[in-house]
This record gives sequence, structure tokens and C-alpha cells, in this order.
Amino acid sequence: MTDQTATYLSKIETLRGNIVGIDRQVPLLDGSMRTYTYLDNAASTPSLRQVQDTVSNLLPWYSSVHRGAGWKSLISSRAYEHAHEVAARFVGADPQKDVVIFGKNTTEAINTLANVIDWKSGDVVITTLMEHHSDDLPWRNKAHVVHVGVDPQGRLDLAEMEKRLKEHSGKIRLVAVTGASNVTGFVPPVHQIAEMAHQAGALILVDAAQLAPHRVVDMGPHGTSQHLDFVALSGHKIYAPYGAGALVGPKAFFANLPPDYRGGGTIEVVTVDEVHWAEPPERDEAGSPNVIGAVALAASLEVLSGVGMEVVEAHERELTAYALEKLAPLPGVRVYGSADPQDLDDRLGVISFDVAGVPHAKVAAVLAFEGGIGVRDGCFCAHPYILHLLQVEGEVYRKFKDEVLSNDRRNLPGLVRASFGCYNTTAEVDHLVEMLQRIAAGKYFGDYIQERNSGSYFPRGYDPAMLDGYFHL
Ligand code: ALA
Repeated sequence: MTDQTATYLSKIETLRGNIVGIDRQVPLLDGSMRTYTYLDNAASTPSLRQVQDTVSNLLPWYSSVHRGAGWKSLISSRAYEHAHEVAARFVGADPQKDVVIFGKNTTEAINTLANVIDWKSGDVVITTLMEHHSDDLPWRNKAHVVHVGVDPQGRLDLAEMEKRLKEHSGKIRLVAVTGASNVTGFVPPVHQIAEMAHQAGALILVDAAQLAPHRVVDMGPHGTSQHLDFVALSGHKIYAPYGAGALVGPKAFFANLPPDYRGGGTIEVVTVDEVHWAEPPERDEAGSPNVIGAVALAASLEVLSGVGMEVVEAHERELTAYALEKLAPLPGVRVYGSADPQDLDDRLGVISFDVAGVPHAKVAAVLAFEGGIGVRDGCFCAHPYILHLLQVEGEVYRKFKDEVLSNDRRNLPGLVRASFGCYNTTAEVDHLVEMLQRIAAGKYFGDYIQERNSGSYFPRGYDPAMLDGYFHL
């Protein structure tokens, strides 16, 4: 082992040691207990210990920010301002020209942008079929939305992007594109797309909810063709599940537009006759902000920057290659997107698959109850992309839609998704693969019953009250 590899591995081991709850034991159907294997990091990541500690350290000093004169308010305000600086640095924003607007999460960040833009009739937003709903639905009632398609594997079709940009040139207000898919893990070339968008006279938003926890995000210098105008991310997907997310973008842009939410903290002066809005970010952070969440998010970003996002990427690449190699020979297991362990430059460790003959919700239930493994199944809040990958259309689509609208989700199309964080290990991948081998061979032993409304499976005898002892209910 080279010194470099040893250093890299020790950094990853340290990260794992700092994951809150890494040692949780869960009961299996055979009566044994097992350390939980969490492979649902694309949905939400656990907290880092340093993040928890930062929150604990701030809580005794917590106070409302900016409007108080006392020592606690000064400390909280300082911590909150520092959080803005850290978030800006993490995405390579310009501290003079850009602003970080804290909110709940990526969904709120994107809705904020959609709600502040001064839309004009005929405006177009170009987005893609790969988006999760939060980077698709917010545009639909604002502008004419054009969805750029994907190639047969599910990668963004750049030739179509070029074509649509030309077709709508001059009318496009925004290109809204994911930094990485939460379904296939594909990473579109956002800087190349930025150049294309700018040539068409549009701004670009990168939904970095999935990208930021796994790769370097660099908005790049203002005024250059590949600069990213807006970036959105979520704390709960980057080891800081304390309810904060961020929208980063040009200060001058927000300074020219009234805020979406209006209220305390958003103004300089107000009378019954007139309002003078505050400068961003205050103008766009109405009400008492989530100081704890923002400071938690910044703590996580500082830990990850200290480790190096290139180290995180290298580890996750190895893990993904290992998983794809191990999954390839499993009969009945089909990976969607790319299943090639060598083809990792433009994909993350998000692996969506199905198991022939076993419904996705049942696979997830067996993994949970017999393997102690947490994955997600279904459509991952990305219906258009999943339905496309599964080729659900026409009569099949109409049938399942009618069932869902009558509260029957038993036939919901979908996939199972294993998604890695920076702390997962090859031993955890081995355990997943061994369980999938058993499932594909029909060698699970629970008697699973499917709920009509949710489509979820639970083993006979399961009672949610069993969970109460794990937390203080
Ligand atoms: N985007 C979230 C997920 O993929 C909801 O699970």
C-alpha cells in the first residue's frame, strides 16, 4: 500500500468513525441483531459527529440573530454569518458578487428562485427528463417548460439540449439541470451546459442536492462562459440533517427583485405606504432563520473540505466499481443506467436496479427485515425519469395512474436503489450482494403482506409499535 493510499483510507475510516449512529443494531426476522447497513444516502445522510458537536456547542449560546444586542445574539449572528461564508466557499462562489440564501432544503431553494424571477409571457425554462420533481414542478406554473430527453442508458442527450436551446434562443430565462441524478447517478457536464445556456442568452441553475455530497462543486468565475449562475443544495443530504439548505447566486440578481416571502428581517424601512427591501440575503430569508441548521450545514461542509472532496470521490468511485462488479453476475438483478464498473467518470454511487419476479417494494422489505439494510424503492420523486427508464407508457401508464389515484399503490412501477455515502464499505456491499443473491433465488423466509395504500410490504406480525422503544415515544 502506498503512503497516499494509506492516508486516503485513514481519512475515510475517520469519517466513518464520525458518523452518528454507525453502530446501531437492528433486529432481524430470525431473532438475531445486526449492525444496520445504511445504503439510502441519496435520500438523506446521517449526521457527522462534528456537526452534532457544533450544534451542541452553539445551543447554549443560541439566540435570535441580527436584531438582538446581547452577547448571545452577537455570537449567534456571528455563527450564522460564518455559515454563509463557508457555504459560499464550498461551492466556489464569489464572496463579493454572490449571496448564500439559507432555507429549508433544495426544494425550497428552487421554489424561491422560481418565485422571485420576474417572469414574462413567452418565457421558457429548459430542464431535463432526469430531474427529481423539485427541479421540474416549480417551473411548470411559471414558464413554458421544455424537458430535454436522455439517451437509451439514461444519460442527458446533449445534442437535444443544443437543439432545444437553439429552437428557443432569446426566450429562455433559465436552464435548470441536475448536478447528478438521484436515480442513475449520472453526472451531466454542467459547465458545458452552462456555456450552451449562456450562448442562448439564458442563466443556469444546477440542482446540486445529489452532487454536492460526492464531488467538488465549483461555480467558477463570474463573466466566464462556463460559470454556474445558481446552485442549490440540502443539508440533510450532506451529513447535516438539521433542516437547512442553500440557494447560491448573484447578489445583484436578488437585489433587483422583491422577495418571495415577505416579513420580519426582509426590509430596511417600512411604512404603511411604502417598503424598502433589505439587501440579499436578508431580503430573501424572511422571519427568524434556522440558525442551528445553517451552522450545522457549514460544520459539515468544513469537515468535508478538510478531508477533501477528491478523497470522497475517489473512495466512492472504488466502492461503486466494486458494487457493480459484484452485482453483474447475479441472475435476475438488472442495473438501470450504466452497469459498467469502468464507466465511472460521469456517475455517482447511486445504483438503481430490479430483481426479476420480485416487486421492488418486496425486495426493499426483505433487505430491511432479513438483512438489516436500508435502501429506498419506488420512483424516488423522479416519476418522469423512472417511467421512461422502465418504458411505462400508454395503457400501462393509464392503468397504474388510475390505481394510484384511487389510493392503490400495489402495482406502482419502480426500482430499488442502493446509494453510497463517503463512509460506506466494501463489506457493506458484500452484505447487500449476498442478500440480493438470496432474494433472486427465492431464499427469503418471511411471509410478507403488501399494504394497499402504500404498496409497502411488511412481514406478518409486524407492528409499528415495535419501533417505539428505539426512540423516546
Ligand atoms: N431526492 C430524494 C431521493 O432521491 C427524495 O430520495
